[in-house]
Amino acid sequence: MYRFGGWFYRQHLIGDIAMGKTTGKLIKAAAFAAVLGFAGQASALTFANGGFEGYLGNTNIHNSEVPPGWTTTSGTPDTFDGNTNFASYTWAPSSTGGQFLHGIGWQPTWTESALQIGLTGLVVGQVYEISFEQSISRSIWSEAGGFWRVVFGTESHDSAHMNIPDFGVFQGWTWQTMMFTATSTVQTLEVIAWSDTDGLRTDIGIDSFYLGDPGGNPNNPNRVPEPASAALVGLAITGMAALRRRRNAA
Ligand SMILES: [Ca+2]
Repeated sequence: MYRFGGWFYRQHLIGDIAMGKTTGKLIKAAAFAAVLGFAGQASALTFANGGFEGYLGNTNIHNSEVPPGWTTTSGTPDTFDGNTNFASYTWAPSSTGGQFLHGIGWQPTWTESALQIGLTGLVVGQVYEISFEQSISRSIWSEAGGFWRVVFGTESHDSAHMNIPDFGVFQGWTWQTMMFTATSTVQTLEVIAWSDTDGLRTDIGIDSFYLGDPGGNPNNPNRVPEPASAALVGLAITGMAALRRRRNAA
């Protein structure tokens, strides 16, 4: 929500309060932070279709295509929905439902990924949350556990490892939350299916994908308030208490 400049200013402000300076600065700070917040909202991130919805071709088949907003340069990821039976394994819907992306991780010979190239509206130095739901299947061809490798700009994070389930046992969808710091105003996002064992195949799903302000994903049950916002609330309470003390003293 608040940009790097706001954070920097607040650190100085916290120092000022610690040194016992007056509440006038707090009022100026609140106005300054409000301006920063407003200015930050003016350049919106271009990320789209985190739900992997709307592919209008033959969904629910092997080797279909990525849904609108996404592209691929590696493999042929599929778009499934929650009731797809693929190679003797029936999926279930994620918490946000609809379609989802299915990828095969079988490095080094075969990996499947989906990308959003050249996302604009980023602020250098700002922290962004990436969160999503993941799941794993055991089709008749699956051989190993796996995870999603998420690359955003120059940073890469691996999701939690998923064990290969027993045949016919749906593993459920689990939430993953990661933080990335933008190093450029334009960055590419890529999600890559990755097997836990080179040469063995994994079949995994991803849905409910979010890229944006930390704590801003309404679907993520693990979301926590943005630390910067919490700090600002703390400052406001401190400021009001100081003001009250000053009034009482007068
Ligand atoms: Ca979906």
